[in-house]
Amino acid sequence: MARIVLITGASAGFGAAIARHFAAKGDRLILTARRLERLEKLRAELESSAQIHLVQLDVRDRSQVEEKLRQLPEAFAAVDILVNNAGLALGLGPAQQAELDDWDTMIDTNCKGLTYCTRVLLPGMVERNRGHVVNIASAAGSYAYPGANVYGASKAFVLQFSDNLRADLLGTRVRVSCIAPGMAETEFSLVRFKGDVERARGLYAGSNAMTASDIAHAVMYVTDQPEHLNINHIEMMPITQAPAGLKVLKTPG
Ligand code: NDP
Ligand code: 8X3
Repeated sequence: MARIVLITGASAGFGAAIARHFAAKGDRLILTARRLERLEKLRAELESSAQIHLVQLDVRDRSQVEEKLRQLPEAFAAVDILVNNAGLALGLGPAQQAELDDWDTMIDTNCKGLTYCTRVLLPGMVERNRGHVVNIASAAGSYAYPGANVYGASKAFVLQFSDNLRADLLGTRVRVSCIAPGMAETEFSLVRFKGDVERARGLYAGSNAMTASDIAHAVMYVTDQPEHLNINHIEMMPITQAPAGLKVLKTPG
């Protein structure tokens, strides 16, 4: 039976790839993001295989999230799978030089936006005793690296929130999975480096980074499990990336 899948941040990267994978299965998709023209292009690409509803949505705007996700057309209202994917990093400088506005944007999007979408859709899932929340965290939520400051912390929030959701949902058939990828080549670094194409390209060059499709495969894996089974976490990285130990600074002499 076709599932109803709502994906945040479907206009690029992982979100668009996840939409393609669900569409290939004939699932019914609600694609959301701020850039409507990108969503329209994606709908044109996928509408021969899936029914698609678009919602222009800024997940940071609580009243917009509440209003738009509570007013989904009937055929899309009973959301089975929420993929909380919308998110971003801004900047890679040390905390003492970071822009507070960038920190606000990351917290508002990666933490608060994700909780708004979850809170609106969760009661329906519990009432139907059926549903799956898939949160996209990051390896940066588990492993510190210079410049990850608030980005990493926001993704640690996503990891912990996912586990805490599971605790609250015990006794229901609503599932929660958290996928924590390492480096994948999307528009992520272009956004992080504020449009600096060369810097973004340079980061991925020679790294054999993961692709958006790799992450979409993981989303399909967790959502295709038999109903009695919950995949809690997946952490994934390209073979070229690893948590590489603690640094020690020694005084000379
Ligand atoms: P992209 O920049 O390619 O895509 C990000 C998506 O998020 C876009 O569709 C964008 O849509 C959406 N988005 C950003 N801000 C908002 C907002 N305020 N409201 C609604 N949508 C928003 O990056 P990725 O696909 O790589 O990233 C997707 C998720 O994966 C993010 O949460 C990211 O932190 C995480 N991640 C990425 C990794 C990577 O290496 N690429 C690794 C680990 C995790 P629009 O601008 O149209 O609103
Ligand atoms: C982004 C993954 O490893 O570039 O969330 O920090 S990493």
